[in-house]
Amino acid sequence: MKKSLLQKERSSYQPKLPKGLQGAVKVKEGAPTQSVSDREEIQKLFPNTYGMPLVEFVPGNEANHEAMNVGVILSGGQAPGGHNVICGIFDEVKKLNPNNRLYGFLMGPGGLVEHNYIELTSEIIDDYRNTGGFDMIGSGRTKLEEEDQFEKGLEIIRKLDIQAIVIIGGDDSNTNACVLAEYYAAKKCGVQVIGCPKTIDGDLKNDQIETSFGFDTATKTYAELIGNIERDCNSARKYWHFIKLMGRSASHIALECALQCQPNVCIVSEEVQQKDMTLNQIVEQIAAAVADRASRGMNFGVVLIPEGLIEFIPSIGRLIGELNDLLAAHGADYKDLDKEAQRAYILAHLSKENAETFATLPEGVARQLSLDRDPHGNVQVSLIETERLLSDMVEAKLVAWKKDGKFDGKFAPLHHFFGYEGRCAAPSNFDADYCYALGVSAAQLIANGKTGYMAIVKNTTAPTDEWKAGGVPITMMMNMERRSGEMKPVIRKALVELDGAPFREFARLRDEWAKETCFIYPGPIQYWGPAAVCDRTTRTLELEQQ
Ligand code: FBP
Repeated sequence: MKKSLLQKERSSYQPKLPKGLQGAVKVKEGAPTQSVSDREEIQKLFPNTYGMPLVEFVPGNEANHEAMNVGVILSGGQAPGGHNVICGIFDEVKKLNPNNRLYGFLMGPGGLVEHNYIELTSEIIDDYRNTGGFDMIGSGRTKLEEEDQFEKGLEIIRKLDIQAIVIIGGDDSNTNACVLAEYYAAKKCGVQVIGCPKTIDGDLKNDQIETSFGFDTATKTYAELIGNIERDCNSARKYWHFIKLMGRSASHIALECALQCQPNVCIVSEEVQQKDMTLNQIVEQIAAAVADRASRGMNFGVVLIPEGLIEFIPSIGRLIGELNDLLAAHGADYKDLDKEAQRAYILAHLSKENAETFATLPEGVARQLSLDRDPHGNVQVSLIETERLLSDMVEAKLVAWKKDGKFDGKFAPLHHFFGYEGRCAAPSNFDADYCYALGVSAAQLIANGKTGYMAIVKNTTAPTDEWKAGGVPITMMMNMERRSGEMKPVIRKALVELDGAPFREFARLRDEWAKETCFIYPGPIQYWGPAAVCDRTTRTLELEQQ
């Protein structure tokens, strides 16, 4: 593989490990655990993997380990650091026993079912150390949930004599990892399944998981771009930039970027939902900021919009809920229709209130809401052009206000969507270290006979030496939720908490950001230099762990 100079230098970076993982490792077990809610139902569904204790790795004594083979899968959207998780698994399994082998299943969970794999050798691994992307083995969104998929997987697992599979994924993929672990445990197959918390969205976090990997690098990359736009904006002073940010339902990415860059406006979906705001109220909030700045000669600014916003506007959220069930229940009779007929079909089948909401949406947005869900039943929010929708509506509002004498300025909007730009960035020092430690933990969970666990690393705002690595039973993070028209056990998604420190900090400062120009230009991620710059975590993590 041809490498850039930066990549060459960066490949020799040795990720720092917590003390507990630096040498031989001993397991310290905690008390038995419970699921976050719906305990009886979850226990019934996971009789073999429910209630297991939390695990922490502490320094121990050298021991001999039988040879074993391990498989690894990257699942879902790319997130910086995925390769380092695999490097961490590889190095640790080889350290435990040089005869151990690591297989990578190709293009996501589908690789396990379709028996597409490669053996990961040190040559391959060394090419990908500290790099972004998931291209070492590719990723995919195939959902592992059917028995025949588990059985197909078992065939290749047996053929390659694999003892354990590591699934590196988000909340849905880790839920599937748990289902798979339970299935193999119930059948006494002797196959362990371990999960690993990945997603740039930052919504896979709870008391046990401080952050999902990739959030740090992705938000720093977006913050660099937003800072550059802010500086351009403050130089030319003639545009309003509407920037939509990835993150699916949760607004963690938008909030983190706001804390790093101090834009004039940042909408937080969770607040919109809590305050029961309408689309019109959101538009008025932005238009008011535009008008106020215009009255003081500032016809420019920056607005951040989380990509999941539309789902959180209560009336649209109710509509999406009904559409999800409708689209899950109706198959070919809907899919085979043309655009017009699909619209008519939806309008005819929705309840009166939701049909009215659907009819009022701009056609493009209504269409995007009625497209196929992803394999986990989620609306593909990254396809909805919320940034355009909002700026069009703000413009219309300003035209009306101009007539009433409430706005006397210029409004020239520009649109951006940052998502794919950050998902494969070269991991920051934080993500490089965190991911490597997660990989080493996953290997240790396997070596210690665990299944149905997710690898974790805590105390991540302290120096790396003091990080605490271990594992959490996946059932501990589960509750029952409605998915594609059915109640299912799933890992609870973490949305932005309005009483949490990051949002409170934002709420304390945002009025000033709207009025004045308080932009901050974070600049690019730094790999070499003062630790205060290179090893700094996200503002979200700093504020949450204070
Ligand atoms: P994961 O939840 O799988 O980590 O993916 C996150 C994400 O990047 C979201 O922010 C975004 O909405 C989605 O993936 C886009 O999906 P796709 O990669 O299929 O376009």
